[in-house]
Amino acid sequence: VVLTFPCYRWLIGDIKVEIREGPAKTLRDDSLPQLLAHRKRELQERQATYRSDTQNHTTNTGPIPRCIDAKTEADLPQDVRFDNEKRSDFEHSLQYAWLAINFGRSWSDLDDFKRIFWKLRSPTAEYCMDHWKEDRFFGYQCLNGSNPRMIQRCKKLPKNFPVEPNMVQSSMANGTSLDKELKAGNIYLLDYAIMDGLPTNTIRGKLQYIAAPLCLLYQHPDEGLIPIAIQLEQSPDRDTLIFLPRDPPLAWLLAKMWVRHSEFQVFQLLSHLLRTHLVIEVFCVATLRQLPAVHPIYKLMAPHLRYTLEINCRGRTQLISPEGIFKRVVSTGGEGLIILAQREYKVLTYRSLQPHFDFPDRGVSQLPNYFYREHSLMLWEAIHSFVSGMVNLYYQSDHDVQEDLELQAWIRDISLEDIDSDCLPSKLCTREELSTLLSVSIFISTAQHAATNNGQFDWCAWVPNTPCTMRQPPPTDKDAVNMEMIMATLPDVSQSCMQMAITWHLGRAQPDAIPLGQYIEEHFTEGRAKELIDKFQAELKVIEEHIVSQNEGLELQYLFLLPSRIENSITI
Ligand code: OYP
Repeated sequence: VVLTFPCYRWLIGDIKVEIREGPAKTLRDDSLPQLLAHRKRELQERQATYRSDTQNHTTNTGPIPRCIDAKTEADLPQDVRFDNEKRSDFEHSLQYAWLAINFGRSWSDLDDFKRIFWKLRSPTAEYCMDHWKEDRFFGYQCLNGSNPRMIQRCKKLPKNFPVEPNMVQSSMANGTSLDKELKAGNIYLLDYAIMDGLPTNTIRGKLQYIAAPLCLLYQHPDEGLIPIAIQLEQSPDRDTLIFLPRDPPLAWLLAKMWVRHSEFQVFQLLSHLLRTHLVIEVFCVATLRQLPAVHPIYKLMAPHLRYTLEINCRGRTQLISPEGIFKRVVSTGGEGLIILAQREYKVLTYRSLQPHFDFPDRGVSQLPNYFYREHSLMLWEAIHSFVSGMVNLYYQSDHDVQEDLELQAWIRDISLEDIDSDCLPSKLCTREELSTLLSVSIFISTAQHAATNNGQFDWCAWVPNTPCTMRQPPPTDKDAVNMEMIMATLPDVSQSCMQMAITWHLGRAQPDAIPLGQYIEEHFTEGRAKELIDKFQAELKVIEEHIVSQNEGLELQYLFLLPSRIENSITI
């Protein structure tokens, strides 16, 4: 067989050859019957190889995003497996982390956590260990921690959160009040209603506990964003406590820990797993099934989909499976995590995945020192302008988009997932629609994943700051809270060690990382496409320099969205 058309992926006997040189071509750029036949054959072969699992994504409680049909990563085709170096690093690093943790035995006050907090260090984790009790640090984490998408402006108190103005008066700046600040737009809310009534895990015969807190925050003119009231349940009655900063210190501390425990669940399962890993898997499967390797959108997307299928398969078998790590140490392990993910998937909107809508929709555009917001918007702009350039290069008009049958089959595969079917189109009509969708996918698989994944050791290594489970129910008497109760509530030694080991394993820099916008495999060979890549890289460099200089002299640096630290795809 002669490779006359080197841009195609050929089947020679059962040897597959993928040669990516040659110009990108949409279906209508190919007119020779032979070329069209090869395009078709490539897709038929891929559609036989990559299938969605149509059984598992829906249970009687609702759907989560459809995933690849593979029991374990071993069932995946070689083309999408980790290479040897990545596999061996992945399999050894957890073991390394585990050995580095110093198992303490005694467990009677918070300092005992330091005994296991030992070899695996990071400056932010240490900062966290020293400052985690401070209200300002609690507020900071709402903006620039692992889950920076939870906070929203509160214009009117929720009916189920009856905070009285006099309760919080002592937190207010001179001369103002809760009502004035609500009107002025300086009051914010964390609402974990989505956790309400979840089934809880039982670990080694012991029931774990979950709360669904509400937390009110105030943008104080001098102190910055601080929590001012916490309630640990959604349907209060006469006896329901509202915790305040002026309460006995340990009661207020424990109330904040309960919020942070909800934060662990929402962060890991919703912000991280669902809204990055699982959403991107849908794009992986659709791209592999519907676009031939010569297609410009395949060439554009492929580098942002590397290793995602394998890491997700590993996550499904080892992390969230019935005997997985969540079942062993996390309060939502077992049934709870599936129900939680299904609840979120039901309300997840396409709009909320787009930074330029997400911030105004949450009413957080004015919050100062919200580095995550500022960096996200810069990166979104750079990605969107790069993607639009590419789309306009290969589609001369909206009509070209409408007529690309391969692309239309691709979007049908994605929208089958009906992420908010009102907003996510099932047919692509314009170049702008296509550019936005591709930008969303690239933004999530790069920046958004980095923002949620890369800080997890920093924010979770100090277990009391973000506990993975709670072993006692929420307190019912503020004056009865003591250190013994706190220690009996927080994760035990083995749960804490597991939390540190896994968050280190996932959060550390990956040795084989390819940074955002670096295209190692040369998919595009045309000069104009390469120019667009160069321009994208130049814009990322400007963002890099801006972020570096902005961070100079900061007590706590925000570097998760530094372009050189963002991976080009979800590989961990
Ligand atoms: C896969 O060797 C992944 O046991 C992590 O999953 C860990 C393993 C396998 C186990 C490795 C082993 C990655 C994909 C994902 C994701 C998002 C959710 C991450 C949640 C991490 C929570 C860790 C805290 C546990 C206490």
